[in-house]
Amino acid sequence: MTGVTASKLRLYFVMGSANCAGRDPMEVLSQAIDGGVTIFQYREKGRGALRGRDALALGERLRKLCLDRGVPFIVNDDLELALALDADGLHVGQEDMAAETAREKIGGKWLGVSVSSLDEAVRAVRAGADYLGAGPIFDTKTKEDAKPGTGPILIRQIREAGIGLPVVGIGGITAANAAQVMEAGADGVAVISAISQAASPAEAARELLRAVGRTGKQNHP
Ligand code: 3NM
Repeated sequence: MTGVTASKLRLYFVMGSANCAGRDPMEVLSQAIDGGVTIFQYREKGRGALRGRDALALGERLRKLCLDRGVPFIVNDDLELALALDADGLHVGQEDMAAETAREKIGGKWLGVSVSSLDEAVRAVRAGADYLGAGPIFDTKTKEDAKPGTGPILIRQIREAGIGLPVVGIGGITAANAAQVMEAGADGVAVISAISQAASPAEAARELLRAVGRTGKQNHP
């Protein structure tokens, strides 16, 4: 997999076994890919999340599915796991490994960094991030320690500061509000529950893609 391109971030599906409402994560991801998700992040966090060998075993299956289907595969927070799975990239939050350290350890793999303010965005760019996950944009119950939503203004502030790196909005995003995130200057939207908890993950992904595409704005043509 080569460098991050904004077009691959258009519909970014984030998921771990705890997000699947008791369904098989392989089935949920497979359906999400049928529906058109453009990138996947394995995020094994939250109550009941798998650890150690179990997290690795599920990761191996999800990673293979992404390879077979040509979908970039990113690992959340866990450098060892990212390396063990030969992921395309690693995503770190502000409480995880420092972005500078992550950059050093993963070499040319993609590095995503979560930011919840303009200041954090500026620092993530300096640390060598390839893309930013900005949020939470809207209130979310999926992440236990999430702050209140900032609204799409966070994306606008990042763009107005001249940051041209690919940016995805995350947190509480659905087909009903995704267009606002794109209009503020995002390259894509990242979602957990809007796909993983949907009765039909494939249909949910298609609806989100329609919402994202409807804005017609290409921030990085
Ligand atoms: N990170 P949902 S919000 C994993 O703001 C995550 O950095 C966030 O889940 C951040 O799409 C979030 O179900 C949860 O709201 C996103």
